[in-house]
Amino acid sequence: MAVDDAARVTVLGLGLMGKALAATLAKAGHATTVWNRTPGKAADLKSQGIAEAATLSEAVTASPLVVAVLLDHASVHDALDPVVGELSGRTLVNLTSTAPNQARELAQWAAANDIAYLDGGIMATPDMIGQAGSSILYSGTESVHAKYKPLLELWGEAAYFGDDAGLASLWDFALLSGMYTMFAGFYHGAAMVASAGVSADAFAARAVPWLTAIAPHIAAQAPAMDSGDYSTDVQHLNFTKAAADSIHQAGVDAGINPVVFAQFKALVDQQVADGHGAASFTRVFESLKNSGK
Ligand code: FVH
Repeated sequence: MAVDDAARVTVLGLGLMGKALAATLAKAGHATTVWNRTPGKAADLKSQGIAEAATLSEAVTASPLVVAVLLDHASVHDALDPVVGELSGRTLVNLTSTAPNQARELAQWAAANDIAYLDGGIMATPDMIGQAGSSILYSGTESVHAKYKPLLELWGEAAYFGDDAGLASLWDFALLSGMYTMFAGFYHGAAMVASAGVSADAFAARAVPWLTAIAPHIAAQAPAMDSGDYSTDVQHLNFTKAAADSIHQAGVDAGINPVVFAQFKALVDQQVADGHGAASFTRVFESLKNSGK
């Protein structure tokens, strides 16, 4: 019996993420074909009913929907340029992490070759795929998102950000920027207390509840950032500068590399030097927008 076209999916790339995405599709009953540049990575998937294509060309032509989960932008072109003829007339969902302009370039490449294109940014680790808390951000051709939404939701929330193919990546990288700089702050604090013999484990036991309790203040700051009204009765920049100077000095006195906190301190210093000492410390946002101009 022929398998319904909508049920056929090909996944290109069998890294940890590609395997997790393919396994989730197969578990939901999709006829799933996989391909990987280096053969031999599909052994555990075959027992789940997943077909391994012998060639990339065979993989692409097996399904109307092709999902790419490769390393980076260059690897997408490396893999797909040679089979662009076979991809023509099909749909490509690219979940490879790329910068926004790289996603836009791929969307233009796809359009020029009659390939319907949707770009995605995965906000999950492989073990989270299909679980609560997993989400994938999409942008590009809206009709592709609408058509395949039930399939995309097998992996997690399938949020759509607009027809500019670079938007999903922009949101993805903006969120990752927040994550990495939070981690950097944790490392800075851990280095401070490590100078007094405190383990990272012990610091984490205090840092996690503290950061969790303070996280809602992110949303509380957003209205000022959106309106540009930074007037405040509390936590003005003069106060924050005194605190930031002391925290920076404490790090220096502890003999640690002050580079992480020094960046925040520099933003505060600039705002005060520019005459905004009475404004909310949230005003450092203005030093980041438009290259701080
Ligand atoms: N893993 C994660 O937690 C993160 C979560 C957020 C999103 N990322 C992005 O997802 C893409 C794939 O990630 P991955 O974890 O599966 O990555 P790897 O395990 O390193 O597998 C990479 C696959 O890409 C293939 N590949 C690399 N270069 C080429 C190329 N030039 N041509 C064809 N394929 C290529 C590689 O094949 P091989 O080395 O086994 O032959 C793997 O299949 C990624 O963008 C993350 O940023 C995951």
